[in-house]
Amino acid sequence: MKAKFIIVEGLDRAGKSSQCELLVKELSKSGPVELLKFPDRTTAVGKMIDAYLQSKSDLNDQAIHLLFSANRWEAVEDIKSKLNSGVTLVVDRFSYSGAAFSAAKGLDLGWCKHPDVGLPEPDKVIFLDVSEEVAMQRGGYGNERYEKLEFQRKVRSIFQQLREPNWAWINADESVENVHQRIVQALGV
Ligand code: 2DT
Ligand code: MG
Repeated sequence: MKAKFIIVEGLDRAGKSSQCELLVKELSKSGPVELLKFPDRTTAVGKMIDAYLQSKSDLNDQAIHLLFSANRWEAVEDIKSKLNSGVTLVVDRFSYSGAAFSAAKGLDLGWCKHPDVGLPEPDKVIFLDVSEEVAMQRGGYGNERYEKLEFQRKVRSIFQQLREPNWAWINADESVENVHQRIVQALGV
């Protein structure tokens, strides 16, 4: 199987992390697979992002947007070399989160997309859509910046604008196992 670049996007509480793990397990039956997650909070840039998300620092909307993008660009060689050596990548958030979260603050969507132009294009985008009711049943949102109902609504509407016909838009209200099956079906694996 040719290495694939698979991006998993979604709202908070959609179950992205669990689904990414299950997907990696499933895909590893047919070849090498690795999980990547953005923001990668371990790098120097990632530490600035982490402090911002925890409200330990403040940055203007444009500056934090560019840091999120830089956090992807600093991984680009690693991403390309893995794909070139046949490793499929499952990526927990990428450029679409970058555009959606910043545009939800009121920044121009075209401006938000621009810094990511030239990053690897996904073979497949999976969007996990969770309703507000189920997000609340799952324990509600956390304490980080952006984890607020009103803001999540705005983010969802921007994701709908970004959505392309070839995206797998999956209802993530269902059980972990059902959602996993739908993802597997969407990928045709
Ligand atoms: P996690 O909860 O998945 O760690 O994400 N975000 C993420 C952005 O605003 N821009 C980006 O480019 C990315 C990748 C989404 C932490 C938060 O960071 C937001 C939620
Ligand atoms: Mg989060």
